[in-house]
Formats: sequence, structure tokens, C-alpha cells
Amino acid sequence: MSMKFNSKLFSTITTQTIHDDGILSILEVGKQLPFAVKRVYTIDNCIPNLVRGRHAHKETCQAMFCLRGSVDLLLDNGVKKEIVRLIAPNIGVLIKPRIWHEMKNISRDALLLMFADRHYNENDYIRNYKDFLVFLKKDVR
Ligand code: T46
Repeated sequence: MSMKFNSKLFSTITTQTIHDDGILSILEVGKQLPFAVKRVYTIDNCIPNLVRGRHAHKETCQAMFCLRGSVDLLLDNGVKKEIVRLIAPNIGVLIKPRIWHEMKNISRDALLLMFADRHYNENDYIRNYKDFLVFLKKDVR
């Protein structure tokens, strides 16, 4: 399957929703989700004032949804930073590789659902911001 990412700092992903007696939200690989999913994880029950993330991935691409509550997601490509607030379960954010990201203002009830295109590999993480900037400079594609 050929999947292309656009060059913006981030793009949103909107689920297909079916409103009947409730709301059915749908994500299909190759449609709303631009990568084949290899890993799914959730984050919830975060203590107040917690900041999570604070890293970039070398190759992993992910999609973040906030199924309940809210979170501010900061995205940074080393030049430009943007914050997107996730407040609805049907609109997520594509987090491309080589993007520094931080989750802030995570509400106590927040339930984050993450999709990743790779299995977990700590070597794929850049957890130091200076190392991230160096990585961006030396790894030009
Ligand atoms: C990300 C943001 C949005 C695993 O062993 N397997 C996994 O699949 C994951 C996701 C984590 N871990 C271990 C690694 C650490 O020892 O769980 C521990 C906590 O992970 P971390 O500090 O990276 O958690 P966050 O919330 O800062 O970051 C997570 C993801 O790790 C990361 O890829 O992009 O959510």
C-alpha cells in the first residue's frame, strides 16, 4: 500500500462517524489512517500537571486520539511549534516521525488512544531536545 504524508507540521484525522442511537466512529487503514497499524496503546489516569512525550521518533509514525477528556499536543519540527488541543473522540492527529511532541494539560479523565506503525523500540526515540536538533541536521533525506 502506498501511503504519503503531507509536509505540514501535523495533519488531523477525522473518523468516519455514523450517528444512530449512539455515535459509531470508524478508522480504516488506507482510508482515514495513512499507515498500517502494528501497535495500539492507551494512556489514561494521568496525574495533574503531568507532561508526557517530550521526545521525537526517528521513524515511527503515530496517530493520537483523545477518546475522553482533553489534552494539548505540542508539535515541533525544530523550526516551528504548534499546539493542537484534542477534545473530541472523532478527530485525531497524525504525528509523523522527526516531530518533537509533548502532551500537556492532560485532563484527569483523559483517555488517549494511540496507533503506531511499528512495534515498540526504544532506539527509535530521541528523548533529548538537543539530540533532536542534531538528528534533524545530520539526517537529511
Ligand atoms: C509517544 C507518546 C504519544 C513500552 O514498553 N512499550 C510501548 O509501546 C510504549 C508506548 C511504551 N513503553 C514503555 C517505555 C517507557 O519505559 O513505557 C514507558 C513509558 O513510555 P514513555 O515515557 O515513552 O511514555 P510517553 O507517554 O511519554 O510517550 C508515549 C509513547 O511512548 C510515545 O511513543 O509518542 O506516548
